[in-house]
Amino acid sequence: MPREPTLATATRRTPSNVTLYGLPRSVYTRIVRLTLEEKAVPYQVEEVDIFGPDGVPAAHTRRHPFGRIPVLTHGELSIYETAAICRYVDEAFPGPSLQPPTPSGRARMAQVIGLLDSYAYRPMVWGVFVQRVRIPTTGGSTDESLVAKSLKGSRVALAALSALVGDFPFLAGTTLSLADLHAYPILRYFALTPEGQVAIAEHRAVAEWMARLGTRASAERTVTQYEQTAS
Ligand SMILES: N[C@@H](CCC(=O)N[C@@H](CS)C(=O)NCC(=O)O)C(=O)O
Repeated sequence: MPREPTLATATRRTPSNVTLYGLPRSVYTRIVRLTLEEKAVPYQVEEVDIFGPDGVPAAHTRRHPFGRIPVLTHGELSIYETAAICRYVDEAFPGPSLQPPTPSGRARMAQVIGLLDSYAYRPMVWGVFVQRVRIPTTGGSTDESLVAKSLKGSRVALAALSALVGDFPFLAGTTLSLADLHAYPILRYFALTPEGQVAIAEHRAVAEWMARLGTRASAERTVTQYEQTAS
């Protein structure tokens, strides 16, 4: 039997026609949740465990040909690929725009999102965080050579983000944008590791940006099990 969607926040009692298929602990699911929260869009999360012993559920493969999470549906519309989902949410719903008003600002935003997807997510999340935090909690042992290799890549990505943020409060300039929401869940997991903490502390602008993002209600409402354990 299909599972009933679970309401994402206890305060939201009215079923919404926006459903996010994913997992609360997933980085990319959280990116979309942050966007929905910032736009104050009512939504529900339907959990899809693509990492279970049976692999990706068949129903989910029909939603996402590559079997990844998340997928967002809005009425009859179904979208996969996080950057596309977030841009849709920003443009389809009222509320403050999460895209800079100028072409250069939007280019910067797209540059940061591309950088994160291509060069930060794998080393920071899978190479360092999963190896250092998640695997030990499930009884496995950390692959130290993968951590060391991934740390090098993570540091390059961190330095690039640091150069881009410069003296601005947000990654694409003076206001919050989709770039910040894309970056936060990735860097937050990286920061839960001793190596990540040290690396981030070396980039004052990034450390301050993280603290700024972490106090937003959207970050607090989407906090993951790993942050709760760490605090
Ligand atoms: N390009 C995809 C990436 C999504 C992605 O990699 N999601 C992770 C969970 S955070 C996943 O589904 N991983 C499963 C896998 O790597 O097989 C997007 O932007 O949505």
